[in-house]
Amino acid sequence: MVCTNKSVLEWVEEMAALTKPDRIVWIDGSKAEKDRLEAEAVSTGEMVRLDEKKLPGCLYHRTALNDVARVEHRTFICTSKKEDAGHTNNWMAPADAYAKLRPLFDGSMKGRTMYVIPYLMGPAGSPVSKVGVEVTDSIYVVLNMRIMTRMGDIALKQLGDSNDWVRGLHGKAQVDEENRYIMHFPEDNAIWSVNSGYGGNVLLGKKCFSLRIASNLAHKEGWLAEHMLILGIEAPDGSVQYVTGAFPSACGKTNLAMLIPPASAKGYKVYTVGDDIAWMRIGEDGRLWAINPEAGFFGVAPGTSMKSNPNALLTTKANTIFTNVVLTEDGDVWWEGMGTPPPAKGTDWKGNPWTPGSPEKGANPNSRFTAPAAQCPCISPKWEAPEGVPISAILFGGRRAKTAPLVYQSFDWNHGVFVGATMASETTAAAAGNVGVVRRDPMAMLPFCGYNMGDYFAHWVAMGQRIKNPPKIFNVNWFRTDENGKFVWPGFGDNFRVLEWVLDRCNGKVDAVSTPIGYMPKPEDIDLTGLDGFTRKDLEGILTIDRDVWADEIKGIEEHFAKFDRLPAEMREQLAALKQRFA
Ligand code: O2Y
Ligand code: MN
Repeated sequence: MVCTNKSVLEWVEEMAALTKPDRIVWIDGSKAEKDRLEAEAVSTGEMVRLDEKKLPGCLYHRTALNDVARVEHRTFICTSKKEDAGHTNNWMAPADAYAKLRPLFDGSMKGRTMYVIPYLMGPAGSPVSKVGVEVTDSIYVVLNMRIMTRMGDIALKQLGDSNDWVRGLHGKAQVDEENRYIMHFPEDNAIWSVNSGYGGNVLLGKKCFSLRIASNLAHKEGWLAEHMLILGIEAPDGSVQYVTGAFPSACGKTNLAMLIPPASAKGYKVYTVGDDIAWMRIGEDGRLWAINPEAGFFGVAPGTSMKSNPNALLTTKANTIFTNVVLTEDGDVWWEGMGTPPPAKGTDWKGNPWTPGSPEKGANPNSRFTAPAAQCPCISPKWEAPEGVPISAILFGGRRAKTAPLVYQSFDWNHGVFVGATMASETTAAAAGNVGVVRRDPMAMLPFCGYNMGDYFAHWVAMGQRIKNPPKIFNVNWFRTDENGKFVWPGFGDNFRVLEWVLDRCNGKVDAVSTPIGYMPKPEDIDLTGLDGFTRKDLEGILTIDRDVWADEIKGIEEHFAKFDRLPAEMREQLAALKQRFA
């Protein structure tokens, strides 16, 4: 399909005049095009074809050593007024940001091909889906975008003559980390990303569009763009209810999205709608409806095993791109925590010979698989429903050793917004810096909210006033520890036991205990059937609230709120009410 959209054609011409590629290739999304691009990437060594028997249709890639993760310190929100970006974002004036990046892009695609990728975030034909166009000089980006979005003609068709699309310019340039910038221009619906070739920095449909730009659009248009998984729970009678959940990194979000219920939950099934991002709008029935704007999973490889997340591992068995993991001599991949013996010999993520005796890890801790969502064994039959799925409950969660109990329910919507706004995780040994430091990450959106976070909380409060049948809001914490620092709750599939209580609350099937922090389960209302080695007493232990710990928590929340220039009155009121309930 030839692009006839005038605004797209003019913009591509402008980007080409700046970056000066030798060739421009319009991406149509066809299988023939995929085959051609893969063959080219393999012939130049940019990607390696994996063993067709073990991993049919799969490719392997290594990034530059200096380019293995998102770069938050180089990610900017470029609004005319600094206050509109807020204290949680890096800010640059749009004119200054364009002036800084134009020289970096100028001629950066000489001798290279510019690929023009029209793409769709959300199911084809859905009124809530949105279109982006990314130009890039990276085949790796094109092939990843092919998995993560609906790309090519399908997007041009949905766009028609409209000027309502997000402009994304990406160039690898010299992959120079000193000049790496990920700039967002919400006032222009534009993203410019330079000097990276990896993940969230360059797959512009993901965090840049679907969260940072989309959160701005959602604020203006009256919906929610959230860093949330979406899952469906089917009961033995065949009815399905849907839950979204926001968790900071390292809290097992993808594992929860693909959870397998314990054997005791006979007749129940969990379906995945999305593992990372939810766009939610108010439906005509007054409920909140969610779509997953993505078409694939960009999951962390290390730790993904048949034990931790069989559904994720099985999703990657074909048509997947593996980045920065160990490449074996027989065209297979391996990573730490895969649950299978390491290969006797391989090549590590840095491209060096690697054996199990090597002093360094074989896979980068942030190594990834890019896999089509449609291949997930537990993908929801509704995952591409144009209208989305109706949400019964929203979960917020973090890693807290002592503060938060296993689960509690907010008293009402505004209290739920407060629970999300004060969400935090304690740093683990894996994170840089000190262990046990509390990091506030409101609604897990700290790196992804594309505007002032005070306004974002106010937007949540305003949404609550418009939703006639709002989802109930809960906080969960799988990470309470005992006196020896060991996790008490078994987690993984057993988290289903908590989801069951959550849905029972939504369905008015079970009472709760009113506490200063919210409604908590009576221990007998969490089903522990078949849970070996975990007693009712253990459960009671992780359903306690320590007043001294919460006194510190309240101080922490006060410090957190003091940093906001536009904190809504409702959040101050919630804090005052929390203090009052503890008094
Ligand atoms: O490091 C990256 O570029 C990827 S970060 C990522 C990928 C998939 C889902 N979530 C995230 C995240 O940082 O939240
Ligand atoms: Mn994420």
